[in-house]
Amino acid sequence: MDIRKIIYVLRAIGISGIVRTLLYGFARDRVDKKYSNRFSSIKRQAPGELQSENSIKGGIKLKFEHSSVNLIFLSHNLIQISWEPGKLPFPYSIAKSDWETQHPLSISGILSHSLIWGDFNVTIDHSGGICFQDFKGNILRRDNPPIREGDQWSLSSILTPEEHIYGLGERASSFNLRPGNYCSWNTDPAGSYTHGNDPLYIGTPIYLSLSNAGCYLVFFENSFKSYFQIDDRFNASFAGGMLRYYLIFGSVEKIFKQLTELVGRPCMPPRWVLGYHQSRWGYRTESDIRELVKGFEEHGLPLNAIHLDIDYMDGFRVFTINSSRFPEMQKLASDLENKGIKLVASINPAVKRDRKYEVYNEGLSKDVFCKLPNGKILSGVSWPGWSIFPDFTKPEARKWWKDQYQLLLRVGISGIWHDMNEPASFAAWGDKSFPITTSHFMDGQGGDHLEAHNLYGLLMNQAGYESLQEFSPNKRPWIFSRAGWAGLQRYAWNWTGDVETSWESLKQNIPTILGLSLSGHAFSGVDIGGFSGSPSAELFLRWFQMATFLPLFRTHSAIGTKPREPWAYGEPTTSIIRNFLELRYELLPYLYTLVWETTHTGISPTRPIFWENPEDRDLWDVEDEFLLGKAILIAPILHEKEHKRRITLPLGNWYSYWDDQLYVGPSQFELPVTLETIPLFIKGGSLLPMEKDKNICINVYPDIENSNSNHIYFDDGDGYGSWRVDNFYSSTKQNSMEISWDHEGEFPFPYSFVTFEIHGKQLINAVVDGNTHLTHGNTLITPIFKNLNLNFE
Ligand code: MIG
Repeated sequence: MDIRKIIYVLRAIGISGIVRTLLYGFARDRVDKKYSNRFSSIKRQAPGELQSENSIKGGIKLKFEHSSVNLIFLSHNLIQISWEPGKLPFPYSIAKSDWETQHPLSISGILSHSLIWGDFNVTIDHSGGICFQDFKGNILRRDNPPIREGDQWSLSSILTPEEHIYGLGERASSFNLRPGNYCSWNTDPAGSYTHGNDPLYIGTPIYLSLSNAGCYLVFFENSFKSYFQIDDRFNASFAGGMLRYYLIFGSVEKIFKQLTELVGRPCMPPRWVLGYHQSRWGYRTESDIRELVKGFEEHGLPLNAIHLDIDYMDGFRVFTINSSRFPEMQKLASDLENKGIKLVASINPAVKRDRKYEVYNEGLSKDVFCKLPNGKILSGVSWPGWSIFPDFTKPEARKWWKDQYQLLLRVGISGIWHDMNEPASFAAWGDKSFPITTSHFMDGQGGDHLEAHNLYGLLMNQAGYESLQEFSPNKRPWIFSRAGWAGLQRYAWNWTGDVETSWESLKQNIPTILGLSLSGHAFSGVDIGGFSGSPSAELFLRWFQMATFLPLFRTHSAIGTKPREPWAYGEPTTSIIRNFLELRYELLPYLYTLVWETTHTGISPTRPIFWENPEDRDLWDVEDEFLLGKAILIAPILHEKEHKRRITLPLGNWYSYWDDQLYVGPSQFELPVTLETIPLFIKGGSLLPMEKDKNICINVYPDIENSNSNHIYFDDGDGYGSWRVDNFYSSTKQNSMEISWDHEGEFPFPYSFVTFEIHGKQLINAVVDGNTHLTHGNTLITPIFKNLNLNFE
């Protein structure tokens, strides 16, 4: 531990807090020693010889000497594989289980058994090795016979030399995870982390593979502590449970639609969530908040949300409000609401041990807390001191926890921030979580912390989400969470936690966010400026410019850091930040549409640039650029005092956002860099909707000889009323473009006129529904139409 970390901890929890972390370390180790009886019979065992085969619904069951496997096709490109023995997972992360029965063709050979369905062929040999091929016979994946050792399963699959691996939840590593070693055990790195720290808060065991043969995705439905070793093989080992995994084949888009049909998709958030959020661990009182709002007003800067970190509570007691710091929370919330600013409140799972505290007493009487194997309640250490923790694997605990949010909703809190839900307990050494022998209810199945740990955050989010649905039924829930597992996106967004304030961490943000996206966690964001320290003006600015294009757009920092409001650094920083804030708000119609699309497809708005053309190997390692939907490619500046930047563009026509200069991909080139902007490219064929002063402008970026469709989604911004999707179908010929427009849904079109702005071509004239229309240079303003013809020079 370095000296800065020690000072940070001292400042944060004080001497008595440190003593508690020592005591907790001893207590945890004592408990685990006393109750642990794992590692008894250790014998490495392969499945042995195939003994029998039976067809089962959608697939086949093969019995080997020491184990058996069920292979079931759930759809034409989704296969579930379950090796037994081992405990069946409770389906916490599964959103869909009633799959239509598939009828694969099952063929017994002399040395192997094949299952053929959809476009895939699965061959299982007599010792349990499995090979997956496409219909052309290309090998997509090969699994060795899995090994059982005590309670643990391990599986190794052979990787081809060029194969790339992405995902595994939240990782502070290079975007391609190969080579590397990773652990799935949701962990609070406490204070800060940067490139190389592992594990982190969200260890979702989902990964995508790209190779010359195509791509596939794997989801291990096994929440036990696990290790992944990626070198010439992908080795996965799990501390318990059956070895159950799903494989999905197909194009990247199809893969993510299929994955999120299985583990679930996000729901539509309220629109304010896409605006700018200001946060700081250290805005402590009502007057701090009012001052902050005044600052935004005085500088003429937009703001949609202020976050209340743990200091709003009464002595860190969860579900309380400190009445001396916030004597009139309800009034504050409604004053802010009138200015379009929402309050978001932090919630931690730790419940202070305090006999005078209602939440504690009620929870005790309802028997909702985590216990040790001897039946005593587990105590850990967190912000409030000695604390006990709900067992979210118990339905009664989720129900009870769900009821608690009413206090916050009643005073006008609009969004919820879930922190410390790895779960974290302060400990002077060792694992900063619960003893692994902690017993959990696991919805009646019973289990220990090795199994429940990674699910803890997911289930806390489920309780929170259901609470907002039930007690705020006319609003759309919005929660964001630090920890989670497969399926988290059904309940909550996430952010990347306590990133260190450094250029290295700024750079790390992109692969981390993209890895989350490729694990199904569609909506994420970062602490702008980094959590732990005080960034230079330049670092803060570069961070801000990058984060403008992330779903969650929030500045946040640790206690004791220097002020980090958008104006804190003076000029020119403030003006440049203002430009990016304005750009973000102008892009809201586009962003809102993207988010709506994600609710239908599961595909994250933030995507790696290989998404454009997965066959182009030059794109596989690009981790300093990303896409925001189909239309925008962002190449942030990630190094100090950068004068030029290398750009990689995928196949297609790309227009520089700033000057409409056309670049044709695939290509690599250098661009000069200024402090004022970061390189942004708009894909040819895009109709990019932007809103300014309550007017909409559709920016037309012509493609070359191509047809495209673009959509814009509208609704009231919250609640469950009517909606509308405007569809624009365009086709471009050399010197002309035709756009037809129709719509679905009942929501009235929110503007009386639409401005069309043509980029990259010179407009000669425009014909709207058969009549020549007035144009001004490259601009035309029109009411709704059916057909538009644009003629270029
Ligand atoms: O142990 O609530 O990641 O955003 O400011 C630290 C205080 C607890 C960790 C979160 C951070 C938050 C901080 N929390």
